[in-house]
Amino acid sequence: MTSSPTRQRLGSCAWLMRGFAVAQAPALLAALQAILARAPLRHMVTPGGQRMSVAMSNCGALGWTSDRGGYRYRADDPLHDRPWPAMPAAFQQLAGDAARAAGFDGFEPDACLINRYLPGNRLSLHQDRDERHFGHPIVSLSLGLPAVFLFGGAARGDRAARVLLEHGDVVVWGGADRLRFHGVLPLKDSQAGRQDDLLAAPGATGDSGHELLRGCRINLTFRKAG
Ligand code: MD3
Ligand code: FE
Repeated sequence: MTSSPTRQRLGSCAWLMRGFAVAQAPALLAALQAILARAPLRHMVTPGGQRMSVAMSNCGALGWTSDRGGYRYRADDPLHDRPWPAMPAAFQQLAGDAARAAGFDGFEPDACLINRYLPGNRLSLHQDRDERHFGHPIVSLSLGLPAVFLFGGAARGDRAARVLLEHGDVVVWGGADRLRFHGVLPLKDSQAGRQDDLLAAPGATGDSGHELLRGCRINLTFRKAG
């Protein structure tokens, strides 16, 4: 893929590429559906005992998990103690292409966290620091309903910028931006203020098309965790 004309700089080492994966989305969603049949979405529990509102699963050699014992990457899905589904070639290709377009050559993720947001679901401000090394970038793909992403600073209290992430958008974060605090505001209801939905056919799934995305947002986050 050639350099995106809509590449937008979010930080010194963070790039938003609007619509970067729109064309590949149907193939990515077909692969995602097969993954979720084997490793279903589930609500993990934080070390403090809170049920996370965002439902999660993983593919790849390592999967991010949270439970009473803490946050960590595991080779096996704790639901059945079998390896997570393999990362599809189309996922690896997309992550590598996006990283390269943002200036990070040779990105080979071994972990893909799948986050599913329903209306009202949010991800509070945090840093991603469960990976072994912070020298690798992180690539994130947004699918389905739009969400407002919060892009904070190096300290939790730093003012956070708001960025709308829509279907097919890809963001790449590395270098100096790798440990910035970030989060996602509560997802808006897809029906809210949308007069045109009154005319939609029964079974309509919105402009992103796939039934997996009906009424939700799915974010795929690619990392080199091990
Ligand atoms: C900025 N997920 O899973 S992805 C997460 O939309 C997570 O589901 C959000 O934060 C989501 O940990 C945002 C974008 C993202 C991922 C890692 C980052 C942004 C980041 C690391 C540093 C700075
Ligand atoms: Fe994060």
